[in-house]
Amino acid sequence: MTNCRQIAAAMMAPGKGILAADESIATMSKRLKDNRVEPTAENRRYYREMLASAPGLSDDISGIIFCDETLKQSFSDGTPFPQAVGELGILAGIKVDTGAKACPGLDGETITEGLDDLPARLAEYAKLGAAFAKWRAVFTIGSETPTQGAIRSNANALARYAAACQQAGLVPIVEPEVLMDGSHNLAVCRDVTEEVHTAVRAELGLLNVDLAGIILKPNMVIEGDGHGRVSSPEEVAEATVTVLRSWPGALAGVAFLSGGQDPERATDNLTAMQRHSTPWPLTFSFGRALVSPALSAWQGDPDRRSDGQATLLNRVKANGAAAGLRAALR
Ligand code: 5MM
Repeated sequence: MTNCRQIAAAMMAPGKGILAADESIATMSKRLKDNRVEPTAENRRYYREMLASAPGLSDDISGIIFCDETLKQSFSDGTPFPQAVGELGILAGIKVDTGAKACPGLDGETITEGLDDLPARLAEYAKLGAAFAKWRAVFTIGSETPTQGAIRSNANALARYAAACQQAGLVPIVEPEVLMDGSHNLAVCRDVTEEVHTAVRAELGLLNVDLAGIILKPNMVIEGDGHGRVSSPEEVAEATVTVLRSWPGALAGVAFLSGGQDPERATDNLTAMQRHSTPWPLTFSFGRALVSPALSAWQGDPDRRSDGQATLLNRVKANGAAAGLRAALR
């Protein structure tokens, strides 16, 4: 457990965040195709190497989350990804859920799967050099959703995953994501996020998960993307921190997902968050808000590799500055 606490503390080092580059093969292939890049295993590998080897990435990034395919691939020089990023001063993480699937008994809601062979996979990933793991539960706001069935089933799965990770010596990133899809206002997102977090905390407690050895990866509290009004960073920060305050001070830290927000907006919201005092550090574990601009800049062209890296670093540096703001203000 001490090891998990130390790793979690390193992941939450002041001014550093976590890069989510763990798109499943299907999602990554679609994003490559959208950018007119052939969705081959080699192009997925090359793209992740381009991101991970961006010069000076470790100044602002403590860990990178990969998917199973990438964790087992190598940099162009033959060094496996976990060791290659380790040499660059970055911890390797692994997405261990197998995706959100239709949940029997629940109409249109999902349960995130991947528990069945989890201990064996965690042991394998640890051997390959992973230091931490990630599991994402997804909740959709609708007139009748999320239901108690979806909230409790997913909260229990998150806790079972987290307990298994700590037993295997891997830090679990616990990601309950309330999606931005919908026309709901910020107050609805706040209430649903609070309900989800309450359930997740209860299940983590029942399975004796050490909160000092986990990182919480929540959505920011924000209105739906179909809502007419756009909340200010101050409103988002106030509502988000209000919900998070129910987490005990022992929690290692909070690393937000970006959830489809415009990259600059996600950074502005993270910046506003730092003006609130919390017992745990707040940072980023963005996927799209970091990599989408980089993918567009690269477009699969080897001659534009450094453009892709520069575009990634631009977003990473802005978010690193936001994450380090509180330490800098002290
Ligand atoms: C990178 O995307 C992750 C999962 O992809 P799949 O849906 O293909 O499995 C996702 O879990 C991501 O790590 C988080 O949602 C954070 O990403 P965003 O883009 O919301 O910051």
